[in-house]
Amino acid sequence: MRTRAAVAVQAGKPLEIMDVNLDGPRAGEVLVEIKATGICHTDEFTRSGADPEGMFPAILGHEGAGIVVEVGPGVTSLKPGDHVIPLYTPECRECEYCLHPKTNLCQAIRSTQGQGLMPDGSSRFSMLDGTPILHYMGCSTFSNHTVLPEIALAKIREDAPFDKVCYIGCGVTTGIGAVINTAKVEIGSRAIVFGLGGIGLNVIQGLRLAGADQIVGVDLNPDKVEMATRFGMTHFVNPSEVEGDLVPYLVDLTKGGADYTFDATGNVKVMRDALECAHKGWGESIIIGVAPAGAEIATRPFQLVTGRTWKGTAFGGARGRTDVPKIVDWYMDGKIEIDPMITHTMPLEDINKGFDLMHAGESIRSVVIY
Ligand code: NAD
Ligand code: AHE
Ligand code: ZN
Repeated sequence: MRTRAAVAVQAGKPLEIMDVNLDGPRAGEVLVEIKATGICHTDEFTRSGADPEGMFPAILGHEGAGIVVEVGPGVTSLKPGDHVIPLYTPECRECEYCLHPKTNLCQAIRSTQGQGLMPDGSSRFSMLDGTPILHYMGCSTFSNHTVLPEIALAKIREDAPFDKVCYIGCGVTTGIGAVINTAKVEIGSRAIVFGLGGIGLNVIQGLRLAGADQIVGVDLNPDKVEMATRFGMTHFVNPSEVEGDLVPYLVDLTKGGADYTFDATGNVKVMRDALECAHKGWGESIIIGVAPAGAEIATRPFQLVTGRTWKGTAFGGARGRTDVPKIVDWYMDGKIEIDPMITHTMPLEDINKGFDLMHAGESIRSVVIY
């Protein structure tokens, strides 16, 4: 079939909107009509050329929601008409990782996914002249139609609005999951969140759900304060307004250091600060942000010797087919909020405006509605 997509033709260039060819689903695969997709900073990370795994031409996008159109041979858990959220972290429920209680990092298709290919080693997308186009994070939600493995789709309830729950495909689950699944924050905790964007705000929302007492938000952009306060931030710190070093300032503000800190910026200097303002003896720092090719984190080992823990999280530690439908229920039941964070919507033809708004610090989430 032909479908409409935003193609990342070359690193650092705007996406090009064009008709593309899409082959039908093969064994174990599912054709999905994407109804809406968020634009996450990770899409920008890859578009810009900073992603060591980035390859071009590719169809980016990994925060979508849509409807099953057709299933390939052997697909048993989905049928045409089902509403689904694509999963860049699949859940095969069979691999060593899925069977281990301490990780959500299903590895069943990770190696081909990282090469922009379907599990059989080929791509379903091509340009009208036949040039192959790569998949991205196994999702490619910047295409009106896409093909995914069955294990990379969470089936969700049919009354959930696509233009809101698409955000559960990455940002909402990552932020809330980092708090609940990765950090396992206790009631009464003190926490610091670095970066009050589409992920950091969901960390704040998760901290409020978990019953944290003090939720400090740190961002260079003061325009993020209003939204962060609405979601539960109790104190705001703008590093550019702090006299002297940021770390001792935050340690003092949290009465000796935070029980939990979170990096949602992707800046390795911020990651170091986040570790070092975690409380001596027990503080945990969770890295969410993804850093450019070649970037490395550093600290004095003494920071760890004296009881701080450095951790990371992908997709908030969530097992997608199991957890995503539950998070959709939380949204539909009013336990979590999504709508105010979707600050802009646009048709696919205007997707590059969503990237411009992100750069300008004017949006939290832009959502493309097909
Ligand atoms: P975003 O652009 O919406 O937000 C980033 C925020 O960080 C902005 O508010 C910006 O002002 C702030 N910021 C930037 N530099 C800063 C600094 N030095 N100090 C303080 N604040 C600073 O991005 P997002 O969509 O929220 O994504 C955040 C990060 O999380 C990105 O690196 C993204 O790739 C990553 N991410 C990781 C996962 C995962 O599973 N680990 C999932 C989604 C996103
Ligand atoms: N390709 C990058 C790493 C990108 C990365 O860490 N991705 C996160 C999800 S970000 C979603 O917005 C992730 O899930 N990582 C685990 C994995 O297996 O990719 C690089 O540095 O090579
Ligand atoms: Zn993302």
